[in-house]
Amino acid sequence: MTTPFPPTFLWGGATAANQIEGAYDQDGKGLSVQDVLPRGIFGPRTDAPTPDNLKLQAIDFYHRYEDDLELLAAMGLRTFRFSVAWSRIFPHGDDAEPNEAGLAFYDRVVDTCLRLGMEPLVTISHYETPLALADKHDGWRSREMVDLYVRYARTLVERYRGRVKYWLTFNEINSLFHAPFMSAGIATPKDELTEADLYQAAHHELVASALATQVIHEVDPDAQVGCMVLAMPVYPLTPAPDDVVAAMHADHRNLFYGDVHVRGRYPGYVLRDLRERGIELDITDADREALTHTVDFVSFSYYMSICETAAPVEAGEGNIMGGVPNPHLPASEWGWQIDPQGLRVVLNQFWDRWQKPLFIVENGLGARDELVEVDGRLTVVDDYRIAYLRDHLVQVAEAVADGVEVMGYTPWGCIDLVSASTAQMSKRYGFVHVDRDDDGTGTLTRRTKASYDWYRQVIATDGASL
Ligand code: BGP
Repeated sequence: MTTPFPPTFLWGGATAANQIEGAYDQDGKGLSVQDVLPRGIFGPRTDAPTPDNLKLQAIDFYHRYEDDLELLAAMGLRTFRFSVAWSRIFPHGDDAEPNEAGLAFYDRVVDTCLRLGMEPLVTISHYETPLALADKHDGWRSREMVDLYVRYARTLVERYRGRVKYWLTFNEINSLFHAPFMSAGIATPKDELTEADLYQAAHHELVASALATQVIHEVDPDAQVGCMVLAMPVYPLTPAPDDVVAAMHADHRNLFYGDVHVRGRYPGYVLRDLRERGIELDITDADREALTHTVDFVSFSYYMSICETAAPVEAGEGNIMGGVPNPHLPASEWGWQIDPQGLRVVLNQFWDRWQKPLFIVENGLGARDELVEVDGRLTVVDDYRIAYLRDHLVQVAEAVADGVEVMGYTPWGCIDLVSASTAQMSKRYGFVHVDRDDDGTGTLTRRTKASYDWYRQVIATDGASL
C-alpha cells in the first residue's frame, strides 16, 4: 500500500499537565491558575482550590504515568506531547532554586517515553502560570515575567538536554486576548483590561518565547523549538469584498503571532493597527534584537474554521475566538464546527506563508462516550471519533501531496482528560477511556476504545490504512 506520509512522520498524542497530572499540591508543587479555575476557561476563579475542581486530581497521571505511557506506546505512538507544570519546578515562579522533586518527576516521564520509543514533545507553558505570579505581577502584563520564564526554560533544557528534541514555548499563544487569566495569568478581570494591556502582555510573551528559543538553541544545538498557535482559517461569510476584507483582518489577528515567531519582527498590518488605535507599546531595542531568534517549526492546534462578515451579527456560539457560524458545516455538541478541509487549507496557508515545517499538535473530537460491553469487556465504540480523525487525516494527506512539509500529528487528549473549556470529564477526546465522572466519582480505570485499535492500525501502516 502506498502512503503520502513520510516514514519519519511523528504519529503521536497530546496532553497538558493540568489536565492529566492531578497531585496539585504534592512533592512541593505550588498552585497554578488552573487550581483556582473549577469552571474552566472563562471562570470565575476562586480564591483557593475548591473540592469541585476536577483538575486537582485530574486522571492521576502523576502516579500512573508509567502504565499510561505503556498503554499509549502499545498503540504505536512515536511521540508523546505533554507539558511541564511550571509551578512544579518553580512553585511561586520566582523561587531562588528549582524544586528537585518536580524536575525528578519529568526525568521519569521523559525516560519512560524514551524507553518506550516515544519522542517527548514538551510544552513549556500550557495554561499553567504559577498562581503566585498572577497575584504578584498580574501575569504577563508585567515585563518581569520575561526573565522568570526564560530562567524556567533554561532550567528545563539544561536538565533534559539530549533527551528532549522538541520544545514548544507557549500553548496557543494567540488565546491571550480571549482568556487572559487562564492563558497568561492576568488576574485583572477581562472587562477591566484595555487592548493596549493585552497587546503589551502578548509582546512580553513573544519576547520571552524568542529568548527561550535562543537559550534552547545555545544549550542543546540538536533541539528544535516551535511556536504553538491556535489555528483557525477564517472564511468570508459571502463573496462581498467587505466580507473578504473582514475575514482578512480576523485572520491577521491570529497570523500575527506566527509572523513574529517566524520572521523575527512585527508585521506591517499590526503596526498600522496599533498606530490607528493610538496604542503605543513599550518595545525596547533589546526586545527587537530578542525577536530575531526565530523558531525552527510552527506547531498548531486545529479544531475549527470560522466565518467573518462586515455586517453586524451575533458571535458564533461555542467558538471561543469569535466569528460567525458557517451554514455549510455541522458542529459538535459544544458548538465547535467540524471542517476537515479547513485543516488542508490552513496547512497550505502556513506553508506558503512561512516555509517552515508544520506540526499538528492538537486535533480531535470532544464527545460524550458510553461504556458498553463487547465480547465480555467494557469499551467505547467511538465510530464518530474514528470518522472525525480519519476525515482530518485524509486532508493532512492531501496537504502532504500538495507539497506541505508536515512533521507529525498528535491528536488531543489521547487519553481522556479534564476539558479546558468546561473543566469536566464528560467532553472526551481519548483513545483510552478513563473512568471518572463530572462529579469526581469513578475508579480511574483505563480501558481502550475502538479508536485505539483503529489508530494503532493507522500508525502501523504509516497512514496507508485510514
Ligand atoms: C485547546 C487547548 C487544550 C484542550 C483543547 C480542547 O484549546 O490547548 O488544552 O483542552 O483545546 O479543548 P476543550 O478541552 O475545551 O474541549
